[in-house]
Amino acid sequence: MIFKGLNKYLSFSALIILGLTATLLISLPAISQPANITLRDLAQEQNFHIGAAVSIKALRNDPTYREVLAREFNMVTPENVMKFKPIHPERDRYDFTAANEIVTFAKAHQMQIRGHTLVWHRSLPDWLTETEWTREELMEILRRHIFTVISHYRGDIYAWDVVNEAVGCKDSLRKTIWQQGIGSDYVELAFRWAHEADPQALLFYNDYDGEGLGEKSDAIYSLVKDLLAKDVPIHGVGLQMHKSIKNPPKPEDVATNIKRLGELGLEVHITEMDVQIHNGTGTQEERLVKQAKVYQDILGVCLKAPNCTAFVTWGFTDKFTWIPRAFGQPDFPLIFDKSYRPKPAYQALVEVLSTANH
Ligand code: 9MR
Repeated sequence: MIFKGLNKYLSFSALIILGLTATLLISLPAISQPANITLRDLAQEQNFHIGAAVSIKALRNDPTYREVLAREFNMVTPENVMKFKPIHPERDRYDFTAANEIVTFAKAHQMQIRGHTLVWHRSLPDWLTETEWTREELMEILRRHIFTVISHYRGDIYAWDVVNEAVGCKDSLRKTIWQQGIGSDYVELAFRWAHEADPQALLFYNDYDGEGLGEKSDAIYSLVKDLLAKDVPIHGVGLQMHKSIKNPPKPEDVATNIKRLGELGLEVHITEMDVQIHNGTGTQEERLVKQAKVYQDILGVCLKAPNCTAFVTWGFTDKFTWIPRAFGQPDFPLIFDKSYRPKPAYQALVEVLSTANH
């Protein structure tokens, strides 16, 4: 009897203790670990798009990659698989397999998608570059390509980088297969065809080294201004933002550029940000702090501009980045390290997003 009563009493107290401990455990991390807040949560509160370019190899093979991607971002850009060569490998054959995987992942996690890219001078298949085409043939190839790819994803893609890197160094279009084969009006034709294929998608011109002020950003500005004057359906400009701690863009110049594009009625997306550190000075830690500042400045400028509506990094973990391959040396340009630990740059972005009022 006594034992039974004691038992009852003990199990009752144990329950209370258990309950109290559980309450403590649940409430403690919320207080002591603000790191639980994700970029995605913060962006969502600001009604803002925070994104990353996605490597199909990483998405397929690395579960942590998938987990962090879905947790931290509400937008994705396929890094390569929607480019001409992989998606249209033969004249009469398209291959949507890899691109579909990214689209399926994004939709399953309620993420928006930036389509990248329809008209570029790189990543072109041999069948296209190794034949002499007449102007009419090339126009038909480009029109069909744009129409087929956009139609395949109609309703799924939030914004398309329709034309990528068309501006040359001086105030003229780069000499590419498109410019030479069709003429400079290929740019406007591409936008018109894209709009016909999906009237809901936002259509962007995307380029690098024109983020701040200077010759190239002026050239991009006049290109899009001319397009608008001709009633071409273009809705925004992508500022790629491949930078290094050695040549950080002046935030005030980027702000002025975004503002003047806004005055034309255009949106701006930061589309491909990464920040190299190999060519900077100081210890590794000091470089990572400088890197964080560059990220912080650019997101800060974007969030202050009403027409800057998305901030996308070119990858998110140093485990998967194009930089070391392209520059022939190790580098750490992104916001998570190779083990998916958040770097100072990540913390910097959290800070800007927490205090912003977009
Ligand atoms: O990061 C991409 C790399 O993996 C590809 O090999 C390369 C060629 O297709 O393109 C890289 O991405 C580029 C983007 O599509 C356009 N802006 C510059 C990017 C870096 O070169």
